[in-house]
Amino acid sequence: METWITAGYEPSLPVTEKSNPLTRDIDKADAKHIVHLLKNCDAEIFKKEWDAHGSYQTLSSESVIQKMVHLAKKVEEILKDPEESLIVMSGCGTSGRLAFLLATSFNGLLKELQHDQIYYYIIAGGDKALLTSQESTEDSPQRGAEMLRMACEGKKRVLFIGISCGLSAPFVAGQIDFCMHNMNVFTPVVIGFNPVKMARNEPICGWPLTFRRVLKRMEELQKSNEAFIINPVLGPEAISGSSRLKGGSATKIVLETIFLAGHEAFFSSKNITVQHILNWMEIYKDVHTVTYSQSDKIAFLVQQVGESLQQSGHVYYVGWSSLGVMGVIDASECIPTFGADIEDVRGFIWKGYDELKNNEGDLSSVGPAFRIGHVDFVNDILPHVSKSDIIIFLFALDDDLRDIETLANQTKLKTSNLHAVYHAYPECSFPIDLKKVFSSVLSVAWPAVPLVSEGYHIKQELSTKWILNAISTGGHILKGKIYCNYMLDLKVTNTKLFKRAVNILQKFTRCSYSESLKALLQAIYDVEELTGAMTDADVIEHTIAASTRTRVLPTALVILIRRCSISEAKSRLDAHPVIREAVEACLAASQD
Ligand code: S6P
Repeated sequence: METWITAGYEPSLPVTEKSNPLTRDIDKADAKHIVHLLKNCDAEIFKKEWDAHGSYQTLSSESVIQKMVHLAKKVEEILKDPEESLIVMSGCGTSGRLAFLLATSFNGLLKELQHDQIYYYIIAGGDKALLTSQESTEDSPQRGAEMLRMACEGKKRVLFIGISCGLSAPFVAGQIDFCMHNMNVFTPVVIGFNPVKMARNEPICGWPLTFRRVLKRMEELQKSNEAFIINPVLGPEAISGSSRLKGGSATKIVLETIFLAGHEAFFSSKNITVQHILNWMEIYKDVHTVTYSQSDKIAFLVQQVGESLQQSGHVYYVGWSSLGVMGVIDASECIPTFGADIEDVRGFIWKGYDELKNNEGDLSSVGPAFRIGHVDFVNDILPHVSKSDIIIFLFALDDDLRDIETLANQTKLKTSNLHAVYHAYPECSFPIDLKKVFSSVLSVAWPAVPLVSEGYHIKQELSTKWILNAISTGGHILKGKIYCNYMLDLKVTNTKLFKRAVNILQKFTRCSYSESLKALLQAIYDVEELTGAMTDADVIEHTIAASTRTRVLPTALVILIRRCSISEAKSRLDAHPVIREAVEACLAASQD
């Protein structure tokens, strides 16, 4: 039995916030070992059971699969009557980005089949959040409900899918609650990866309910198949709480399987059965095997990216088709996950917003980081590329190879630190001249060019997601951003992250809750003595104040470990720019 399942293991934390025993020492691993650990963590997505008592549901549990069958039938019904119906997916951060990816790619498939588009996405913070971190909007149930109401005006039937990996985002709770007040139109669905009893139960500012209470009401409706909670347990994330990893992948797997089964039933009159859904799970498991069969090459890229980041270089993903979108998504996640600067890791897609098909259209006027087309890469980035920057092309051999070759040659004139991650098919050859342009190539081989009916690039997208997640996570680990398997320098920009920060302080200092809270507030408000107004402010106010500060959590940690003033903590951190080294030095000194 896995250690994390035992009753005494981090008992106050839900599974999605626990630390994974597999990756306890990932901060000290080399690139090869990092990839090995990530591979093992990702394999947990497909675990058939966690213990002999079946204490936790998994992705292959009968109850989970049955609900997926039900939902696929709902999708089929909506396809039959698309005019006044809608499937809306919504979430915050990565969950919202996946809602976007799935809605746009499945609408694209329907367009190819000349069928009305039925998918819609909502992301907390609007489309800006597709590219940058807008973590604070996650805390507003009212905003979530309002955005949903506006999106569904005039619709007679809506399948609403709220995605919150931790079953924690107030934004999503507000939407589910809104659905449950309008059951004549809505069928509410929640996707997350904790048991309901671990769903977040803290009071939400200015709102009478908690996420768990919303789910409890949903459980009643679930008995009559009027609502659905899909919440298999995937085990803790490789980097504690980083639900972009397994949570994001499993969200993609669950929803694609449901949508594809619904499409097959409608377009090809196939029966939707439990076996059908289980077959898809096996296909995704193969994607894991095929992808990680290239572990050595992934590790090579992790090493290169780590070296670039250590030298304050940049990482640029330049992608084609939806693989470019995977690059944009992975890049955007580095900001909240590793406290990275918006310029550190950037993604570019072929035709920019024309290809992104996002709700709000072209956002390039918002700022330089919102210029995401290849043209922008050529104009803004290429002229300034330095030796420490690394560029990774992402494509499949059924993309436009001439265009890839032109841009590759243009890039090669500026830097040789140019690499390719591509998907190969027996029907397509990779021109030798093109291959030669790259310093390294990582090729993932598939048995055939994917068909529209099988979701076109969905397997390649997941494979690319795993590769990029490994590259960005591994690169930041090598840069010293992670301590054990925790991101210590996290930005405390919403209530979930605030709670995580207090928990990390308690874990590493063994100080009480109130001592940890006090140190965190000192770091947030940058004061030696807290005023009454500061201690009385609610958590949302703390997170607003924290959003303008840097190194909040590390500063609080040093205050507690060294029992020192905030000014001493800051100068100790200044002496060690690498956070992991700073914390290690303080911990070592405290044991003297
Ligand atoms: C996690 C990522 C965050 C989450 C967001 C939503 O790696 O940095 O942006 O996606 O906080 O979380 P959840 O639990 O509601 O899906």
